[in-house]
Amino acid sequence: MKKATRSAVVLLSVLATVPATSFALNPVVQTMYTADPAPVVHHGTLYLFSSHDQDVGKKNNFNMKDWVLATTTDMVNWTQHGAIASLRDFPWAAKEISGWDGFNNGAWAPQAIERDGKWYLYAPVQGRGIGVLVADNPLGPYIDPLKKPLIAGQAGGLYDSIDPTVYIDDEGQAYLAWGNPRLWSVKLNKDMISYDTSIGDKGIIGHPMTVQALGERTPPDTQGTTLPTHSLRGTSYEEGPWLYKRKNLNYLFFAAGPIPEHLGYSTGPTPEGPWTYGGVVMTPQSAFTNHPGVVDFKGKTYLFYHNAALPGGDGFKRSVCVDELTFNPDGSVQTVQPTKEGPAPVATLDPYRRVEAETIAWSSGVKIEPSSAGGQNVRDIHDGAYIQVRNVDFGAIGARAFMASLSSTAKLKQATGATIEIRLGKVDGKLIGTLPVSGTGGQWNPQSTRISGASGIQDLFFVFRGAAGEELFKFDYWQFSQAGSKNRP
Ligand code: FUB
Repeated sequence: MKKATRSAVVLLSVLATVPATSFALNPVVQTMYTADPAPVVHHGTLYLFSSHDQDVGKKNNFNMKDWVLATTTDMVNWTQHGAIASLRDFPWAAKEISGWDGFNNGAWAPQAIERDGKWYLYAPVQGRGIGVLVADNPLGPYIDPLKKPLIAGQAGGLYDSIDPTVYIDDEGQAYLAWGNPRLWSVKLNKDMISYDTSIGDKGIIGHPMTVQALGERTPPDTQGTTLPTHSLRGTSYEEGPWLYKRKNLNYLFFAAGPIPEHLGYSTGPTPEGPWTYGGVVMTPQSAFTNHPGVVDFKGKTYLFYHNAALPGGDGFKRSVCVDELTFNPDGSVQTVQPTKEGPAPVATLDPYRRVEAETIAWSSGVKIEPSSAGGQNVRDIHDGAYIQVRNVDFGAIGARAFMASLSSTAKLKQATGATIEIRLGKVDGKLIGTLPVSGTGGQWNPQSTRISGASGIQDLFFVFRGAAGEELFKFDYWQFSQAGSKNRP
């Protein structure tokens, strides 16, 4: 959809802050704005790749420089890994085109997949094409093996080469589909960085974009686009395709128009169709775009999508959410009602192992940053900020001590006056311990306190206290020790 059109329809839907005592889990990440979810499951972990709306930038415009990753094993606590790739990983992204300025903007909707031990991240660089990055690890580092777009920019227009979805079928054939307003697809070669079909010859996903295939657009498109090869959109298909398979039936989920977008789906006998339109998966939400990502994990199917639900959110400051997706016996998809609660936990969290501080079910007032100790740490910790971790299994005997790796922001080496209150159930729930925070002279130091009254499965809250208005300290990881255990955390 055109930038100007998007700007005109921005929905400034700043929603109320979620009450501290609720069990809200949507949006999934609260430390930054995220969009265009791309979940993938590998070895018992759900990897959620997404695009990243910057906090600041051109007003009423997308401001997107990098792609970010969060992971979960329980569907309620998400470990944030920050930016795992950026426009700078594509040398050819330096080129400015139609106002999309070099390395500063254009990191739109990605999708990643693992094959034979390598990770492939397909990412559009708005206006300049779709690139592919390769890594040995989902967290990167990613490199661009081609040093040029995999799918050329402007294949048919400014928005044609966006929103790649990648899928490998049961026979090992990989497919890449993408596009707005047209839906394109190629068969990828086994190397995953080349394809065996010509986009020009094959064209629109091999089959015509009919209303029967992709749904009726209501009201019909009367504006189209001014770009030369574009015509009016004849169906509800807009962008954001997502390929998925369940019980021998292939699904194409997609963002559907007109704006504000809803989510729709079609089904077909192959990942290239021919498609038969199935219906609406989600009605329009609080952002003028939406973007589906569907994945099976631990016996359930989940729909990831985005809205504008974080404080300060709007159509260009979006947030990824997740809810369960349910199928009818005939394979049709039930319409998803977005929830604030999100899905139920599918596993517990072990507090007696090292847990990264950026493993979060819900947080208020904190951000993350790359840590000098490796990985990420929590920053921007001010008086009253908190982190919630859900479904923590303290066991029958319970915990006796708590350790946190902290770094004071000041050069102080003595007591800072700051504390971490450790509470259960809610932000002002039962106090099981208080950790007085000492100055660390800017180093990372483990600091401990005694705990009493923590047993069973609990929601855990770290509530930060200290001088008003000051950044108190940084938080890298934490661990409890069990009552009766000789191991000190
Ligand atoms: O995030 C930028 C663009 O907005 C995506 O590429 C589209 O799918 C829409 O979400």
